Amino acid sequence: MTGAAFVPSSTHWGTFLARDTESGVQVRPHPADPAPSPLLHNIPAMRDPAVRIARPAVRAGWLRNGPGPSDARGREPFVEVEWPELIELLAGELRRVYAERGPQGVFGGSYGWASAGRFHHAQSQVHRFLNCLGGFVRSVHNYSFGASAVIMPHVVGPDVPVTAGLTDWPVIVEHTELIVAFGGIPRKNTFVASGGITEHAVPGHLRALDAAGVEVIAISPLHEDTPDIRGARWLPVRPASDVALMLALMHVLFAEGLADRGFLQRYCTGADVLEAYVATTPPEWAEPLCEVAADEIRALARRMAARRTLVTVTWSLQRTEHGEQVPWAGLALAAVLGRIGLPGQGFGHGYGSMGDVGIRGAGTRMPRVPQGQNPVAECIPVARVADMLLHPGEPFRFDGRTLTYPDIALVYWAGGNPFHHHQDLNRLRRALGRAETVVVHEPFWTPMAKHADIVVPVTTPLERTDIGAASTDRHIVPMHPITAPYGEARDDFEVFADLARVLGVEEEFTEGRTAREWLVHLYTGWADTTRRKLGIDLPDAEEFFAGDVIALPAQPADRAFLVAFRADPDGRPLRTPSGRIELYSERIAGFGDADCPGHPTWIEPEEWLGSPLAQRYPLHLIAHQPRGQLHSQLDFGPQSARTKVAGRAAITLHPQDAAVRGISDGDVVRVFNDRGACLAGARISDGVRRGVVVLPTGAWYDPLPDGTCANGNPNVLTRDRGTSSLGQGCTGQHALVEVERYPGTPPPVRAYGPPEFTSR
Ligand SMILES: Nc1nc2c(c(=O)[nH]1)N[C@H]1C(S)=C(S)[C@@H](COP(=O)(O)OP(=O)(O)OC[C@H]3O[C@@H](n4cnc5c(=O)[nH]c(N)nc54)[C@H](O)[C@@H]3O)O[C@H]1N2
Ligand SMILES: Nc1nc2c(c(=O)[nH]1)N[C@H]1C(S)=C(S)[C@@H](COP(=O)(O)OP(=O)(O)OC[C@H]3O[C@@H](n4cnc5c(=O)[nH]c(N)nc54)[C@H](O)[C@@H]3O)O[C@H]1N2
Ligand SMILES: [Mo]
Repeated sequence: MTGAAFVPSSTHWGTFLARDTESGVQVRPHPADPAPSPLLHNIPAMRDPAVRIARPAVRAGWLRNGPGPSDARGREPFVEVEWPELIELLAGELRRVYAERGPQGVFGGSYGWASAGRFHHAQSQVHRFLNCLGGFVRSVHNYSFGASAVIMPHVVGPDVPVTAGLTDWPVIVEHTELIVAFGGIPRKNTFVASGGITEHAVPGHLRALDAAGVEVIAISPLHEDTPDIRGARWLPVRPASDVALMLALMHVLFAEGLADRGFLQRYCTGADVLEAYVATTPPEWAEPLCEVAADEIRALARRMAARRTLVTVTWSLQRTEHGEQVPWAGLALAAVLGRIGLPGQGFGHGYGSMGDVGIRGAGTRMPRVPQGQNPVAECIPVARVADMLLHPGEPFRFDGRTLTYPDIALVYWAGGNPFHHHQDLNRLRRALGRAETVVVHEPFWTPMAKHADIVVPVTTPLERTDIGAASTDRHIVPMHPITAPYGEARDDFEVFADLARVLGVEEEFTEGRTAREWLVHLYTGWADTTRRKLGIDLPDAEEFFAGDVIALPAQPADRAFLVAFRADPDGRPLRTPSGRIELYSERIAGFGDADCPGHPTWIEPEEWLGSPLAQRYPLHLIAHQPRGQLHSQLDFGPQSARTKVAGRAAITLHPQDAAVRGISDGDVVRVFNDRGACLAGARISDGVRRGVVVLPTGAWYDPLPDGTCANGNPNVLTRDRGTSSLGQGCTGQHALVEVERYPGTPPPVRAYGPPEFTSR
């Protein structure tokens, strides 16, 4: 395809134009994008031969000894095989496991972000395929907002989504006077959205906030979470203390007669319980916890009562111990102010977490691959994957129920990187060792691919035709193939279709369609519905796949959170037990889980600067999203490289914390706690609070023989524990650590290369 013209394609961080040339893939922003993502610079690295998987491969020990638990995963060489042999081996193993163990023995949770395309969407494909074989143990919710996804339905009802249904940005710009932003509004995160994003609108909305003179109090341990606008002020807070601060603010509102009792009476239940509780949480109580002066807390509460105020909470805050309490307390704070349901006021969740929060799409359903029916009831909350593998048959609590971990023989992963997303990676390694077989579809030799038994090389979005679409993007993108498939890589779909043929379920899986026929089918179905629904003209499939991005009419951006409920609480009650906002939940209290009581509660974390462990590990690590990439994707790309220090992930330390440890800017340091260690490159900045260090996620796990990650992956340090018995969400955002200068010559980073190969 060399010499071709620029054609559109899409990733989760944006729509772009690209073409293949003698010197590699060239990428340009799409003209429809007013604020293209800097992450586009990473895209050409999708062809980097050093990290691509060229041929199918099987772990030597698995090939020799057959399936079975093994600690050799991730440590043993691979044998490259031909496609027919791979298909035969894999089909044989699937046949064995389904016959001996049934679908309950197969974990197909396979979490991850993979491609933005709607058809070559790895999760949809693997789920559809496994459903054709009889189903699989699935995972529920996500790493992004697992705690919120479970608690918020109890508090505001299941039909008030956590992430959609929130107030549109333009309404905030028009109506809000003060945004009290717990977690700030991190700009770096707003370039990303699931399914892609053609018009990056948040930078423009932030400029509009500036022009409108909106005041933003960015409450965060990190200065960079403060938006770069005139009215913004940084309120540095001790990590993990936000609930204490929220409770103290509520205390002041009640104590000073600023609480909106009329609102609490009419729209909420449990305000009396909450009021009695926050009577015990005055600013003087919160001051030593959050290290914000009591007077400042009082002043902030008064200001919030006097202004048209929006309380927002980033998703990061609930990715911590007792994460459920954060959105619940934030919502309660907005309720005490009486502002919920007024335009530009009330509560928001995830502004600055994702580029599509507070953004309307075209209001049409986007095309998707049907995943079929999964008859298997067994499931796990997604972040309990290592627990599941390590504790088969044992009970665990989840959302008021006691469930049992299934006994998994085969783990099938396509489109995610657990060695990016999971916590306590040394434990994850042990957990994967318990499986009999681990199958991974990947374009790249990621650490997850290196921990597999059967490695299936697949194409990237640059190598195939697809449909880019997201419900919050009013564009639909014909994703053109930019290059030929790399090496012997094949599409996930083709591999599943081959396996389905051998396993006798071809008709169920493919429905008799080739990939091209599926694309035409999905597009045509979508276009027919959309033409009818929106009364617009759309090209036929042939024209669409040969053409450019199509813009659909935008919906009016006039939505505000819970407006209908406020206007008519009796006629439009919430679908909670009381029909109101539950500031006290009898249902949650009735579950009897001590780690998630019946009202928003301060529960001191086990791991934070206030706990005894801080004597040994005195630095609070924040492991947030990387600004140079999406998760672990293209960690070897040029934009990612710009964020690295000394060739590894950069850890930011406060100057005083660095000085007492003799650490200078650019040094290689060792970051450690009782769970593990990693090496990172030191960056010194007073943009972090003292006692806090920041090491973003994303660096490919690169274990030295003792398990130390040479490349700076913070998940060797984080704890593999659920948020609480209720949500069981990911708690990867925080950990206590110590940092020391690395003595001597640091070991090289070997993450971005193939594993060792051997012959059989
Ligand atoms: N400590 C800590 N950990 C965290 C977080 C945190 O805040 N702190 N955040 C969490 C969050 S919110 C998330 S969403 C997760 C993200 O975790 P993941 O979604 O697992 O991370 P990605 O790196 O996006 O993984 C996607 C993988 O899919 C592969 N891929 C791309 N295209 C294709 C394809 O077409 N087919 C196949 N088969 N594979 C493909 C990519 O190469 C990549 O390895 O991380 C979580 N982990
Ligand atoms: N560039 C880029 N953007 C992304 C992603 C990416 O990988 N790269 N991933 C996307 C995904 S899947 C998701 S789910 C979202 C995640 O969105 P979030 O989870 O909201 O994002 P994070 O960057 O993890 O954290 C946001 C900020 O919260 C602050 N914070 C951490 N702990 C505390 C605390 O205890 N108190 C307070 N007040 N603040 C705290 C940190 O300083 C951090 O910068 O991001 C999305 N956007
Ligand atoms: Mo996420």
